Amino acid sequence: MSRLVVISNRVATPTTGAAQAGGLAVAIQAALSERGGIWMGWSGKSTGDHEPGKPVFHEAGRITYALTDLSQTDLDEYYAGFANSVLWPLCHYRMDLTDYARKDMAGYFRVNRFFARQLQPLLQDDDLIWVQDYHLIPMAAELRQMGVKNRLGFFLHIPWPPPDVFFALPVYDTILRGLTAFDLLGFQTRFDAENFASCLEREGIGRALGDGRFEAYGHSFRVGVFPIGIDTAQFAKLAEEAIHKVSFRRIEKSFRERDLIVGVDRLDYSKGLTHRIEAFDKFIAANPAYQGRATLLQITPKSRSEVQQYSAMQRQVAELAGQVNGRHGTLDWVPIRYVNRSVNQAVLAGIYRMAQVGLVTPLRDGMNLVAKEYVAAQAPENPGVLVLSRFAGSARQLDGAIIVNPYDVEAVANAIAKALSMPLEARRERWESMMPHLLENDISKWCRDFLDALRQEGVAVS
Ligand code: ADQ
Repeated sequence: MSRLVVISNRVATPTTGAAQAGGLAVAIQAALSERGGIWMGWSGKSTGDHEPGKPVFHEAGRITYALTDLSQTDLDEYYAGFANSVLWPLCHYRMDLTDYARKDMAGYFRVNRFFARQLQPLLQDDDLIWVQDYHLIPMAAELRQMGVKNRLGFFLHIPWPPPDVFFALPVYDTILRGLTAFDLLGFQTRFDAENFASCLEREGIGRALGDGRFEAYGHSFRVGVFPIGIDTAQFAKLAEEAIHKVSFRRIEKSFRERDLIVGVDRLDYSKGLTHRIEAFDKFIAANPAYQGRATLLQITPKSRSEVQQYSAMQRQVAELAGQVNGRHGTLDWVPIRYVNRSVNQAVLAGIYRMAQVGLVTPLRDGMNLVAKEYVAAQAPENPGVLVLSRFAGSARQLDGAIIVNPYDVEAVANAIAKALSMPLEARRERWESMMPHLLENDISKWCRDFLDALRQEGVAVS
């Protein structure tokens, strides 16, 4: 069996701790353990003004972790700059938030070349190489230039936009060329794959050869759809066990006799937090019966504070939540509990299970795993209701949710009311229509499907 080599911006090492490592980290570690292999990426550390040196290696069973530091300039240009101030907003259809600078673009390509140079000496002839996400698009082209002939796969965790949005990127051609240097490109949904194909076809860059194959820049490759899942069975178990824990009872007690609506998202403009708070505001105003009774628990750890748009948004969301609490709150009721921190997975699972409504309303999201976690955590005999944005990739699979347009805040307000008053039989019917799909299409299957497809690709000849 070929070894597996995974490259991602961040690496979940064994010291990350099982409780905090997400399903993706666990699935990748399982695939690496089975085949043996390497997981390479940024160490999370900055060398300041110094040039970064060789990677540091940690061995754990059959996995070698190769962690490399980056200089502060690298991080500013590659991570905060081109990846998170250009590619992230662009792929989430937010051309208005892109902040393009040639210096950052050059830093992005430089860091990718640096990663490729670190990786190349570690490779064996039949290794399968799997690159994760938008930070590392140029990796295949860099490795090919160094003479690497291995099979190279890429999975994009975020959406791919339609041509009119993507072509706003000044270096769109180089980015497309970079992607087409892989042998297999994986997207979350059919819509993302179609948008990508339209980008190739619109400018005559590439053409479809049928059966998911494309030809562009003299290279042929496959495009596939691999919707990411969660470790469904494990998450359901975690939720069931959580509610019996003493530490959890305290949280539960604080919500007793309240209707609980839960939102869990990184603090990111793609997650639709301000629209969601406005919808909750409207819901409370229009439904006096829920005044003093319904609480929105919004758990939102800060992220990417080094990027300007994120720090501005932190203020905006906190202010808005404060205004709603000021408007509707009473001496013994806070309508929105807004928590800016990460929560242990077991506690999170218990909170999902306790909440009558899971409110997942991104303006645009590759998949959104919170939606899947909420469904997996429900008690089969008394499940809650998921209210889900049609612009999350997961809406393609979770058809038992109440699907909403997050820009229509009144519709979201109505959906909250509908979810809270839904009879048990309807809730069960909805939940039962989703759970078997989640159990079957879990994170291990996602990993297996991608690697099977990559293995089936012939050894690249470019
Ligand atoms: P994210 O944008 O981070 O992921 P999401 O898919 O929802 O979005 O995953 C977030 C994960 O972080 C979930 O597992 C959730 O439980 C966890 N999390 C969020 N808030 C937390 C908190 N306060 N405490 C603890 N854990 C918390 C990107 C893409 C998505 C895509 C995933 C996977 O943007 O569209 O679904 O990758 O491909």
